Amino acid sequence: MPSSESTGLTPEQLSFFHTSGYLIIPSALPPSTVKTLLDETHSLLSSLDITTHPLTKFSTGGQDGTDHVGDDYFLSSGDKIRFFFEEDAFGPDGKLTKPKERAVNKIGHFLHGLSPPFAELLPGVPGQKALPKHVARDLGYQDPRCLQSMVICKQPEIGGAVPPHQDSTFLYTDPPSAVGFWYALEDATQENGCLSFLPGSHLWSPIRQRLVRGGKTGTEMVDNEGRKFPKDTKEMKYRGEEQTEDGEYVLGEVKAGDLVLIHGNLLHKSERNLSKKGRIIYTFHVIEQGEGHIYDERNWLQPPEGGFTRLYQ
Ligand SMILES: O=C(O)CCC(=O)C(=O)O
Repeated sequence: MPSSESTGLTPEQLSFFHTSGYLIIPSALPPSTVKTLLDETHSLLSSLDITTHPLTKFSTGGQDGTDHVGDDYFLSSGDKIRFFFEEDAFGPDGKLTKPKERAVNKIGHFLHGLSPPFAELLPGVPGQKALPKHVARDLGYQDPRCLQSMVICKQPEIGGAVPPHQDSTFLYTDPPSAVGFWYALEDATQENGCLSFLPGSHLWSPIRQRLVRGGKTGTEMVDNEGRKFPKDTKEMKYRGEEQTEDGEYVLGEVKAGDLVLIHGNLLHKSERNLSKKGRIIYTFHVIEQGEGHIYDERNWLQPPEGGFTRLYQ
C-alpha cells in the first residue's frame, strides 16, 4: 500500500474526536471493498440453517440491560459467526414472518477472525483510509486488541432500535478503554435508523454499570466498582449548561463506505427502521490491553484461545 494511503487521523479529526466523542470519516472504504463486504454478508445470511438455529433474538435492553440477550448461543459466540434475529421478526406462533435474509438483526462476534473479507480490514486493504492500527496509535493505545465484530442489518420495516448506551458498559476494562469502529456498508439516514450521538457526553457520563455473566437470563447489569472514565480523561467540567443523559442527540447520517469512531463512554443510540430500505453496517471494537488495563473475567465476552486480536503486529 503506498505510504500516502497509510493514514491515521489528522490533527483536526483527532481534536473533534476528543471534544465530541465521535468522528465521521467520509469514504474510509473504497466502493469495491464495500461491495465485497456486502457480498460476504449476503453469503453468510444464505448459509444460515434455520432448522438447527435456536432462534435467538438480539435485544440490548439499553443502558439498564434488564432484557439483554444472554443464552448460551450468545455467550459462546465470541469466537464464532452466529446469527441473532430482529425482535419483530416473529409472529404470535413464534415462527419467522420474514425470509431469513430479511429477519437477521446481527451477525457476530468473530467476523474479524473467521471471515477473510472482514478480517482484511484490520491490517487494511488498498485504498482504505484511517487504518485501525494508525487510528489506535493516534488515540494513544499501547496494545490495542479487537475483541468483537459484527454486522448489524437493521432490516427494512422491522429493524430494532438500539437505546442510548455506552459501549464500555458492555466491553469493560478497568479503566475503560473501548472505541468502536463502525463502517456503513449502505447509506444510513434518519429514515432507516442511522446512529445519533450526545456530543461531549464521554467527558461527563461515567460508566456506572457493566454487563457481566450471571443472573437468571445469563447476563446481568451490576454496579461498576472500577474506574468510570479512561485514564487520560481530563477532569469532568460542568460548563454551566445542564448536562443530562436525555440531552440533545445529533444525527450521524452517513454514506456507504464512511467510518464512524465512537468513544466507549459516549452516549449514542439508533432508532427503529420502519422504512423499506435496509441499513447494513459492520462494526468492531478495540480495547487497551497494555498499561495496567484489566479485562475482567466476569465480562460477558471472554477472550478466545490465544487472546483478543492484536492490532500492532
Ligand atoms: O448500528 C447500530 O444501530 C447501533 C450500533 C451501536 O450502538 C454500537 O455498535 O455500539
